Amino acid sequence: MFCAVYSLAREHAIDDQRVPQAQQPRRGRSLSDSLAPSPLEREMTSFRIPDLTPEQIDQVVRDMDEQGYARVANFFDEDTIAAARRYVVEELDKHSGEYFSYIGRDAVRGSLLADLGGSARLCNIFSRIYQRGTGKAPPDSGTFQVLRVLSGRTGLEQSYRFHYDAYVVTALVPIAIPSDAGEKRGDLIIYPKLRGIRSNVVFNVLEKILLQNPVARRIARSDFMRRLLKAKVLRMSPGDIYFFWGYQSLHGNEPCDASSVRATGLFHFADPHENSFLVTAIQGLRRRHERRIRERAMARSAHLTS
Ligand SMILES: O=C(O)CCC(=O)C(=O)O
Ligand SMILES: [Fe+2]
Repeated sequence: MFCAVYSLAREHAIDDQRVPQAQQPRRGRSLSDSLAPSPLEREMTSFRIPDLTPEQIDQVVRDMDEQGYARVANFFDEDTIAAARRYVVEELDKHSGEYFSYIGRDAVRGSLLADLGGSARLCNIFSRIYQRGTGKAPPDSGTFQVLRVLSGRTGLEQSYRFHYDAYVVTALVPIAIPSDAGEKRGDLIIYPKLRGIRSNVVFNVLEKILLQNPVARRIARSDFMRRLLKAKVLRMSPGDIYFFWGYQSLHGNEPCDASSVRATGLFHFADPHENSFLVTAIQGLRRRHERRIRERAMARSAHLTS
């Protein structure tokens, strides 16, 4: 096993402070974002997560640098993961058992995942990782979150979509990972720290276009490239949390079976091109693209069942 495994003392305190979410696209904050949480929302903050000691933050950053990712074992308790899984199953039903992703905190509003994305403790962990890893002061823009659920034929199409994230630090929270013998799990392939943090946003976008297309993706998944670029294969276990340098590390998941469900929560921190018009426009396109995928999947599934 490459990664260090930490047994965390569970200093469980209800994590009921909230932080702003990173906006995507950033065209000003919506009214709902600027409102304080209602008493009801406070009550719904139902999970408990441990804080990480300075030594644990150091270890996480060391693992991210040296091994490509860091795993913090048993970060969530079973009840938390079970509640997140129930939410995924309900939502999957609305999407006829096909692939969907929810982008941003508003999309998961009212769920435990929204609480997690708004958790001050998680945001603080991100800030400390960022500061330790980059030597820079962390931004105060909060975390940006995505829920990604692979299932059905459309889920299969989402494999090997290698990309760089728009944010410096990424945390991956496995919610449901196929675990039956012989089942494909959809492990995450990471090519650690292939690039630096670009100071020029245009260069960043050009680089993404060059790498994030079907031909480059086919090359990136080859055994040759895996060996050449020292790929790390991340086999995820629900309850654990995984951190990696998402902006700098090319990554994408292996396939999982159409009959399985693979659900992950992605939490991102620190966008180096935060105020760029170009990036905002591209993020808007991504949202539209994801919406179209969802609509197509549902139309296809309605056609098959009629
Ligand atoms: O679901 C995964 O394992 C990774 C997805 C990812 O990298 C992303 O959405 O940015
Ligand atoms: Fe990613």
